Amino acid sequence: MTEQKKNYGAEQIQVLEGLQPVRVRPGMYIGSTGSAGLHHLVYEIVDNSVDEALAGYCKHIQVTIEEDNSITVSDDGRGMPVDIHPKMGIPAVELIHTKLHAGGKFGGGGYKVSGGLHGVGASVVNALSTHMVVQVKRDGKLYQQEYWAGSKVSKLEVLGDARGTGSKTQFWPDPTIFDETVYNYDTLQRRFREMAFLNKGLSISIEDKREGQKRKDSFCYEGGIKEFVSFLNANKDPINETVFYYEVEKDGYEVEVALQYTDRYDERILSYANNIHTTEGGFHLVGFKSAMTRTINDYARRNKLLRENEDGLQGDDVREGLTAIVSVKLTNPQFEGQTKAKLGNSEVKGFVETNTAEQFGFFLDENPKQAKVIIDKCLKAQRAREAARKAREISRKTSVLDNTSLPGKLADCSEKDPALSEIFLVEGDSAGGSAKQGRDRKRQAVLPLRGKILNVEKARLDRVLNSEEIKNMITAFGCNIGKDFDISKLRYHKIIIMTDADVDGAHIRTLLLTFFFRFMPQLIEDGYVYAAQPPLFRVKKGKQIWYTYSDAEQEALLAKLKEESGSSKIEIQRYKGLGEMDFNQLWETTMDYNSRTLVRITIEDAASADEIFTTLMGDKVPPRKKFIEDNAKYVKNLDI
Ligand code: 0RA
Repeated sequence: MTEQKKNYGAEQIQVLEGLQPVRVRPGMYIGSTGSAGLHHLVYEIVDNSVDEALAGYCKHIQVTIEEDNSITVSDDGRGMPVDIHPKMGIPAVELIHTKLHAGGKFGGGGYKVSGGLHGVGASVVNALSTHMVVQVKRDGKLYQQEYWAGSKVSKLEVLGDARGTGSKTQFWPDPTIFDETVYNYDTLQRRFREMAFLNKGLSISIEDKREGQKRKDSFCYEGGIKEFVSFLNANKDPINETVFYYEVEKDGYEVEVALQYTDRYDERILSYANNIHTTEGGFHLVGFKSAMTRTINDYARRNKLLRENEDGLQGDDVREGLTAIVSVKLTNPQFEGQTKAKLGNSEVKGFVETNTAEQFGFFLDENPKQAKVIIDKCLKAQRAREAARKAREISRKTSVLDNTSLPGKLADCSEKDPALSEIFLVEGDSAGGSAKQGRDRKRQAVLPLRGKILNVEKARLDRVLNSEEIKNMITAFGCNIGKDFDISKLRYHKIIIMTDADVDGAHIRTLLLTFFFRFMPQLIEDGYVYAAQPPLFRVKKGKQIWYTYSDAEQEALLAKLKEESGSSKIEIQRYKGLGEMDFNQLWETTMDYNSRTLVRITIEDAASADEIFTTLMGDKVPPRKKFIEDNAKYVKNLDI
């Protein structure tokens, strides 16, 4: 035991020397004495080897959880310096392990980057270990020094001759300091995989030698963070083909960025400074984000994907579905924030922003196909955001309205009990007129929708929300939309979409379902939404009349009628639309409780409508053509 340790007493805390403060307040140095702190010890030691790798001298790091739960870290670097420190008069390796903040000061000049969450180094790990053994191979010799609770128990000695160079540290965490002393292989494995991604070409192996849980893994990525992005996107669907990557090193600053977009709606941007995951972000992240927004807007405008008078894409729009890694390395990192996980060096913002804007700009210019896919995704995000904002606006406005101001076009029913009331949403004013005339006034309300208008709107939900028809529906239903939606206020327990049995009708139905799906999904989930089934044909033979609802049904009927004897001729009328029926026919075929067929819309129907809708966004012709083709099927499905 050293002098200082023997003399230590509670009243002398302010005069503690050496490593004693670390043992008194471990939390100040490693964050906690729980599991996180315990694992932190390993990271501190490995970080020193990674520093040696960053300096260009180390290729492989081996981490072992020994059978007795001690940890061994070895590397093939130059070996820790063993020469006598001119001022202190002890070997440098001893200084590194027995004096606070002595690490990292031995860099033989040049560009050096230092990792470690608190940059506390090997001495802190030593102080919090019952026992530590350090071996160094260099100059053809094997050196060793041992410590107990941070104090050396032996001088640095030469054990013998050695080939090659490297450093090896084994330590036993002090169970009187830590609440938790058992290492978790998965935790370490995740961290070292991340480390290997962040330092391309570096190989890190981890092995668990504990009885009953023997395992090992080895990580080495020549592609570095580019492979990290592919790894993160492994279970997602990327939309642009290749992962964008660049690196720039200048004036002691290094930045690396890798990114790829997926079809998802969330963003996943991981930022690092000197290999530390900056969970609170910082100036590198700010620089990256502003570069992305700027570059994408510039590209979109230059290539006429955004018109002059259109609003620019916002940050959230350009990051939807983005997976990215932003990694910076610098000599003097300032870590700030609650958990010291925020990069505070303001000069890094401009550095990252300038380089990212330039390099990502090149990428977009050189890969027009990928650029198009990315910008399309951003434009979709922008429209969805706009739509959501409009929805909130409408819902704010409509909540001010009460039921006394029902839309003028609504022919309401007299029944007040929602469970007994239904509303027909009818395509076109003329069919709307017939429906109003033919309906059961007590229980059936009719709201005509001017389908043409919806059609002309090219299916863009933001504009749909502007439409008078949609606002009318919201007021008629009475239950509001979005987060103000209240099913208990719904005025009709059957909402019946009545559109023509053609492509336009299917289009309008698609729009309505999409609207419900996005803004009132509970209407569908609770089974309140239906599709009416108007007939396709009217067949008259003598005084008898039949209605058929599909081509197959029509053929079967005709076959049967022709088989039957009888002289009267068969009259066939094909309905091109609801408007061709008079009010009696409409009642009889489509609205009468006893003879009609309603198809209840499921959430799956609505979800696929939403998907169809999404492909319709924008002014592209091919998806619209595809929509019309697909809808031939869609109409059939509904008619079954
Ligand atoms: C500074 C100088 C030299 C080696 C190291 C640091 C070093 C430290 C650690 C910690 C773990 N592994 C390490 N490997 C190397 C040597 C400088 C020289 O050879 O001139």
